[in-house]
Amino acid sequence: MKKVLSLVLALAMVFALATFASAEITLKLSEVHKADYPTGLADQEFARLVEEKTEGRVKIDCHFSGTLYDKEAAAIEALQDGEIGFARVSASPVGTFVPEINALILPYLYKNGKHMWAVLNGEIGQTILKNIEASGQGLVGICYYDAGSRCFYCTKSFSTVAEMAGLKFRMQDNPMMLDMVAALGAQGVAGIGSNEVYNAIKTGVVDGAENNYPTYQNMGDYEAAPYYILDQHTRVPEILLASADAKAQVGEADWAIVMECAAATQQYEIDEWAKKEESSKKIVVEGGSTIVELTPEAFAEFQAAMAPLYEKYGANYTEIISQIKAIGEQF
Ligand code: BDP
Repeated sequence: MKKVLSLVLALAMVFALATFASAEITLKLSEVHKADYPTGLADQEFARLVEEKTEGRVKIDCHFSGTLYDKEAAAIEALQDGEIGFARVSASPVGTFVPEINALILPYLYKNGKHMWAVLNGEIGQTILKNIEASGQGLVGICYYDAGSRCFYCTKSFSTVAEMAGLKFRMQDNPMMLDMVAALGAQGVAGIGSNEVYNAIKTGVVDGAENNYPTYQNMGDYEAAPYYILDQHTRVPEILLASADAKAQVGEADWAIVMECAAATQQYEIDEWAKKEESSKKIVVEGGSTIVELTPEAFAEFQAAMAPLYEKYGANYTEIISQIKAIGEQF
């Protein structure tokens, strides 16, 4: 009798293990952009690949347009709490949770997009991506996506630092970004999701904001703030993040597949980004926006004004920053 019982028990365990191993997991992904934005397309490609390569064991359910969380900081907190599996966010709000990220998004750090990609996909960028998990914040860095360069836009035109005095700009949720606009003599306002910027400008809460052409166009902000000032102050990449809980749930073998799938979507996003940047620029110009070019002197003033940020936010990362600058010599 005892033998029969232990056989039944053993069989039950094997069955339970087999069921567990083949159990399907569905994880939510939060995205502030629409499904047809470059990152939205990459999210869907990521989800498609993961489902295919894990033979349906891991499914990703993408939620666009900020329907889950309209503020990226809230999406990051939801990852920490294990409420969602993934969030595609800008690197800016991640810097509040993992300060080392700020070393990658300081103003005027990169010469151009190629320089940024050499850093992000090189040793520095990849180490910092891994450090997101090592920081013990309950987050896992999966991959970077492109987001071009960011410029100010406003209801009024300006082409010098001095003319920014008294203006209010919606900034991303990261103290460094608020300090950046303060260093220019203007005021920054945080706590406004990118989907809420249009209304914030229309209702006079702010005079403008800052972003790349695609977000400026896609969110309709160009219709509220028609002056786009080409100061190109930052290159802030996008990051696909996961919750540490989700990683544990998926298990080692399938997690390796998840990482491979994400890596496979990076170039796809970069290509979609290049197309979108061109078309957005065309749409805003045709829609009546004025693109304000800076003189070399004015541009130098913008750069000089932001230098103190390197002392405040870069002091712990001077070695990394000088390596990044050295990589720039090739470009
Ligand atoms: C856009 C990013 C998006 C951010 C937004 C912002 O794609 O993830 O939410 O900027 O300014 O460029 O918050």
